[in-house]
Amino acid sequence: MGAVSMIETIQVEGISCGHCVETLDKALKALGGVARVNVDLENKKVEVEFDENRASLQALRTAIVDAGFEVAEKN
Ligand SMILES: [Cu+2]
Repeated sequence: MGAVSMIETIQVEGISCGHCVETLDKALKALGGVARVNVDLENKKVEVEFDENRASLQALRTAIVDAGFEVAEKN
């Protein structure tokens, strides 16, 4: 089966500067199957494009929390 590309936007609390953006970017890209990460510092939103066969929204959320951030409840 080929890659199934998914795009999810996750609301993340605790992003305050460029270092946070970098940390998040690295943490998410360290997961297998993550193709693209776009952190919106101003709106505290993280857009992630990933292969549904290799990663999951739950895995993304866990990686964000493990990196020291908080995922908003509504996600
Ligand atoms: Cu920061």
